[in-house]
Amino acid sequence: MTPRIFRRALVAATAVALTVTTTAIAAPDNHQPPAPARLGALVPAPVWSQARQHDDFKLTPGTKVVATTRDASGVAAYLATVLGLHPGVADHGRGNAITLRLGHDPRIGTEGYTLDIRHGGVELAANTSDGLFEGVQSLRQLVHAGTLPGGSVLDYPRFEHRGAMLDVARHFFGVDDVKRYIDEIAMFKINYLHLHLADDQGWRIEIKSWPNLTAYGASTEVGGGPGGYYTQDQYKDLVAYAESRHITIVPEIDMPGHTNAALASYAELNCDGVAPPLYTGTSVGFSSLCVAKDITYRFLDDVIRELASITPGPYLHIGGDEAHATTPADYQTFMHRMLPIVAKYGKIATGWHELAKTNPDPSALPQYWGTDSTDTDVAAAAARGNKVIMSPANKTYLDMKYNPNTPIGQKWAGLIEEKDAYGWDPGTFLDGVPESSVQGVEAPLWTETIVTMADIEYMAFPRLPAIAELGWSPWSTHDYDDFARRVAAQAPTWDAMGINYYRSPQIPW
Ligand code: TNX
Repeated sequence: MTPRIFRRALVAATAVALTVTTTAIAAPDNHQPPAPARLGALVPAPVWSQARQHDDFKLTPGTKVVATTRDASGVAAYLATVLGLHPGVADHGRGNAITLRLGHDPRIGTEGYTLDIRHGGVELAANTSDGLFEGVQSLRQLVHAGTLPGGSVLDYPRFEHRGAMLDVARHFFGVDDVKRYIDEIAMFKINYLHLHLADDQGWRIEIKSWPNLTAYGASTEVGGGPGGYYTQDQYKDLVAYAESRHITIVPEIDMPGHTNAALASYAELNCDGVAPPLYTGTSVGFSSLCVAKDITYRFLDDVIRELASITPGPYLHIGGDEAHATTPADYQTFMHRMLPIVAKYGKIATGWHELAKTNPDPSALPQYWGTDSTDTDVAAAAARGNKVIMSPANKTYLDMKYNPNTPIGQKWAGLIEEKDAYGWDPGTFLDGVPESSVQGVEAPLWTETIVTMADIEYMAFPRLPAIAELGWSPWSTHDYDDFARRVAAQAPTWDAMGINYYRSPQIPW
């Protein structure tokens, strides 16, 4: 399932690790400082770890990956692929083996894991295959020069929701690009990928009952390029691929604003019955669905029904941001008709934080994208029981420039260097939204100025790992210098994978 080029890159990453050993052994007099204790190089930082010297495990071509139960065999096969080893199922691994075990450890919840690396063998245990998968990401980061460093790790996430968002509407990105991004974010224990599937510049998901959305509404993008869309089969393939990386897709159809592509595709959705032209610029806040027309809700019922039927995850994102062309009263009317449609198709609504103004059911998840530490509507929603996703734009927006010379990106929310992305606490950022009201974090990547996969990688790395760490690691581990050292330790893997990361001067590469 992994695209061939990427599989080659993963094998290359392992090969590089092996080459590094040989060099280190062959040239003991080089003036490189000794490698740091590799057990301390994990990103995100684990809850607890303890190194044991002289207990390293050497990977050899004969090392087996053993799943002790069938439920663990999927993750075992994945680990075997990324490390180039042989998978198998057995009661227990003996000798030269990495053994994956499912159990009932009350300390680690549904996504945590324990890892025990000894000279005689490695054991990874979790309560669910999600936990095993996250443990495997740690194992991948720990392999260095064909060796796993002796020691133990106990680990589990601070927040349930650790997300990334990709805007495929402003510029379209095909299935292979999205799969590559899924593989990249999975390395940092991200468990949700939010896809921004519709905006003024393009509609990117096939809706069979409204075919002009894609036949016409997908035919361009920012700057006038060809655009594109996912057929429902392609979307299902993406969902399945994400699932194989233990990532849940959260699809977004932005409404009632950010809807020019839909309004251009169907004249009857406009209050005046006249379809506007397609739009390839980068302004926001000029379009609105017609709140007073019944057809608007027949349309959205169809869209939500079709999207829900191909989305196994619990959430549908209904946007709701920057509805400057919708009156406040219409916004209320609109959301009060929309939210029940989402519920009718068995999904939980998430939306940008403007949604909080509409007093949504406490199950709804507003996503905070402001830059201030105060938002009374979001605080009131939290007081009513809504959980909040934290995406403050001045910290988590991966489309913001790093510095004034960054060739792509925007700066309306400020410049975001690595220290800025890392330097905030999701549990205290927003007044009246205590840690217990925070469902997690998300790093959005808007793509007005982002055109290629290399652009995506340049903006996401190394900031996405910073947001991933804020979502996973206990606040007690928070320490920029330590984080920066651990990020630097990832660079050889990123080089081997061909990731086009930004060489931040704030990281000791
Ligand atoms: C604001 S953040 C937007 C997007 C833009 C982004 C660019 C939000 C919910 N809306 O429409 O793409 O700024 O940074």
